[in-house]
Amino acid sequence: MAYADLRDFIRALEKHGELKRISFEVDPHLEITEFADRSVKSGGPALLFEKPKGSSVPVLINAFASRRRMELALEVSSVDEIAARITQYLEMRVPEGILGKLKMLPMLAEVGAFFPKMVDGGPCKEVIRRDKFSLDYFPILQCWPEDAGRFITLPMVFSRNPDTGKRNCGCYRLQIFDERTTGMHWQTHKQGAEHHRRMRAAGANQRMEVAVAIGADPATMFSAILPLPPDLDEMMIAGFLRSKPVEMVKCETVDLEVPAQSEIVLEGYVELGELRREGPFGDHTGFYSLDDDYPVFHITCMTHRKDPIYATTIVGPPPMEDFYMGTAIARMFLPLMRLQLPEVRDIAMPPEGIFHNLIVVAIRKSYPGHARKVMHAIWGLGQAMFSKVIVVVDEDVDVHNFREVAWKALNHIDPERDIQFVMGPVDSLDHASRLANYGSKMGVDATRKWPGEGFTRPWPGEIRMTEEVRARVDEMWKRAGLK
Ligand SMILES: Cc1cc2nc3c(=O)[nH]c(=O)nc-3n(C[C@H](O)[C@H](O)[C@H](O)COP(=O)(O)O)c2cc1C
Ligand SMILES: [Mn+2]
Repeated sequence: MAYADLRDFIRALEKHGELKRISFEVDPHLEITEFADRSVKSGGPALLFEKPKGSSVPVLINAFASRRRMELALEVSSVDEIAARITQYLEMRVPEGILGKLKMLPMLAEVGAFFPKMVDGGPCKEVIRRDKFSLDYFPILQCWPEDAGRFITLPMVFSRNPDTGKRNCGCYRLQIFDERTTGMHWQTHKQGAEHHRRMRAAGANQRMEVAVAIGADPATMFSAILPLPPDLDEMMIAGFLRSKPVEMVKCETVDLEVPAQSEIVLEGYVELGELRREGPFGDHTGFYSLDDDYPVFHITCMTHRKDPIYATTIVGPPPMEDFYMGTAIARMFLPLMRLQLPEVRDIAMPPEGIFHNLIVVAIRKSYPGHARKVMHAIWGLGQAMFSKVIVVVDEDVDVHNFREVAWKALNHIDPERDIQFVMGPVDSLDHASRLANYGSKMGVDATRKWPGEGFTRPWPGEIRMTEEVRARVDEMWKRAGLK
């Protein structure tokens, strides 16, 4: 059964021993970060701070910060189940005969559940504040010592594509500037930034409406970070993930909808053309991302539950909560990648690679230059374009065994021949690229080289003992008293 809202998920976490309540006072200024960091690094539980210093609103952190909690969030025993569901839809064919049609009915009925449902009201409207409200009401964290201030780190930012009218929801951090103003850190490649750019180009009315929801059922929250194609509604994917429509309610002061079950909603606008210094901020990379100019979010109305819970996260030296969220995405979207690139057998993004810095891809190599084709395809695939280093290996390499990858890849390359450099867009968080958002990327072809690729020497086989000898020694091993 789909979680109705955030507190429903909190109850489930608690029931499974995945949540710890902290009932004494802890400071949202740095102290909660230290708790959250230690907990995620030691395989500890999600944390619910019931008495954050300076606020009556509890703080939830690390709700997604382990493989098990991601599974609980998505109500599966493995995220591979979601991959399998996606594959099922991708393989859907025109059914043959009446029996085939009947078999399809449950799947088609399920599709109906994906679409968000408009409702007239909801818990997020229990308190509506049009004036005299302040962001200070919430226990918003200063995450790291050299951060420019306090940041809302796990929001669902809603905006509308001015050309198509389609909604987008992305997770972009918001730096608190004052009681009713924040930064709007949508990076230039993201959909919020694209909507903003299009409105500016059209010279549209001077304001872009934005609504921010904080805290909802876990599938809806998670959908905000999914790297979906433009104009594909995150709320529909959330409906798919939870097999139940997301209930949406109209905002009070802007022409946008937000999840009705949200804990907190901030409505407002971004003034086209207004920019303000944002950052530095201790970021996903484990380093402070530099300050830069970003749009400004002016809040016109704040609505929330009577007793809201403030959901947040921290990013920083890996692995953090975002690693578990990102890993789940990579696994569940593998079938979609394989739709375009069926030769891809598996992919891995080790935590130290922070997703955009390293992706290891195993392929079934079929023709000369195949590894390079796959690199270029990945550099052309949505947010995978950010991949700074792509290592392509043959399908017999277990990409999740990083030691095996390093061992085989390093053996299999002639560096000058097998490394490919390209220029292109890079992640906004890359602090080493020559320019912000633009720099070089590297592909490593670590597959076996073929004569058709100009490699005419014999390729050696991998050392493996025969099964027969292994079995014989298994028995003798015991006889020798070895463990
Ligand atoms: C905790 C967390 C914080 C994030 N903060 C930002 C951010 O400040 N700016 C940004 O552009 N992307 C940020 N992201 C990544 C985006 O949410 C992600 O790229 C998403 O797919 C963007 O959605 P969009 O394609 O609809 O724009 C963050 C992701 C996570 C998990
Ligand atoms: Mn999107």
